[in-house]
Amino acid sequence: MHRTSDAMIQLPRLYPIVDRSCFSDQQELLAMARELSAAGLPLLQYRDKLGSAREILELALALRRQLGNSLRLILNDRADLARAADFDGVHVGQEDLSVEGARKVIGPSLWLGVSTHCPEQVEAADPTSADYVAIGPVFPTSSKARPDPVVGLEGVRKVRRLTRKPLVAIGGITRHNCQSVLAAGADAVAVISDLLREPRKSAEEFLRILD
Ligand code: 3NM
Repeated sequence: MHRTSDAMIQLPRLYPIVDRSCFSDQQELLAMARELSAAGLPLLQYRDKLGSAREILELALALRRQLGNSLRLILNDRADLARAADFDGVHVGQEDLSVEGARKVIGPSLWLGVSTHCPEQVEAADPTSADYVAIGPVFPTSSKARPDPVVGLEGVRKVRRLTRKPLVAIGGITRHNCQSVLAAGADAVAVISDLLREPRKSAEEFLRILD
């Protein structure tokens, strides 16, 4: 499930993230991933700010084993572990490897996303080999430690004009506000919290709303 170099990727409108810190053990996270897969979602990010490299790789391999190739798997932060776990891409933040550094590790065909939090960072990401740009937090969020200032819908509108790359909005996005985020110019919404309770049902509701 790789891209051909330089082709624009096609992002689904819902970009679910399973965050290790939301689960008491690995099995719970795997169960949530199974539920999301059962809802027919084609893309999933695994985010882990707690585990050691060894634990992250172990859980990434378990996700791949469990989900097979039915779904595109993206690993947060760690380009090296994304490769080791045979993931389909990596997502880097402003303090991880640079986009081009990560690209060197993953090669030309895996997906590569980058987090941004202001117009200057979007302008810097635009000419890179990133396949998509994430902007956030759009709304207040409690899922991220030390979040950047909220950019709001106006922030999404503003950065939409700065790049033609697919734009993923993140931070405080729910079934209630997701339509307004797409209307502001995002191509996709990334979600942690609003999928945690009844993941399959919540994902299906998102899909209906975003359709
Ligand atoms: N990154 P929720 S906000 C992981 O602003 C993450 O880049 C953000 O979780 C950014 O859907 C965020 O629960 C948390 O608000 C998103």
